[in-house]
Amino acid sequence: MAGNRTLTMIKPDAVKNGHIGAILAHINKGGFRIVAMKMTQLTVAKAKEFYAVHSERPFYGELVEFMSSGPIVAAVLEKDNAVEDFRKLIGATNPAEAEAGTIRALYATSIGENAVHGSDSDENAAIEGSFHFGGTEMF
Ligand code: 3AN
Repeated sequence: MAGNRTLTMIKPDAVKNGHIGAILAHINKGGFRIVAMKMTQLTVAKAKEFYAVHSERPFYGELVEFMSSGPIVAAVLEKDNAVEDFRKLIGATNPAEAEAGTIRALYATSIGENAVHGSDSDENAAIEGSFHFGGTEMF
């Protein structure tokens, strides 16, 4: 059965460009309930840990540097079929290929600076939710 929670981060590019409010409105209009949320900044060590699965990829260093470069907004979102539906809402990794009207098509700058993160599986959604939030911070 598909899970009902996913983890998002509004990335440093979108925060810097003033898109927090528009992205949260888009998320709510998409039928997601915000279960947990905080504005924070990842240290280099925490960004490395979050993206450890990509450590062998050529863009890992760039990704870690970017994700720790400024504040982000992390949130746990709830909806039936949350992981898959949220990935539809955000669009393809490369904003040039993202479907019109998706969050990345509207707000992302490039494939590296692509405005938002969305978990890619129910298992990772649970791991990533616990990475950012304790049990008493989820509602
Ligand atoms: P998604 O975020 O759509 O699941 P992944 O898991 O392939 O995409 O990549 C994780 C993150 O790594 C992306 N959100 C993006 O910030 C970065 N990334 C992916 N591909 C590239 C690339 N070719 N060059 C630079 N950064 C990339």
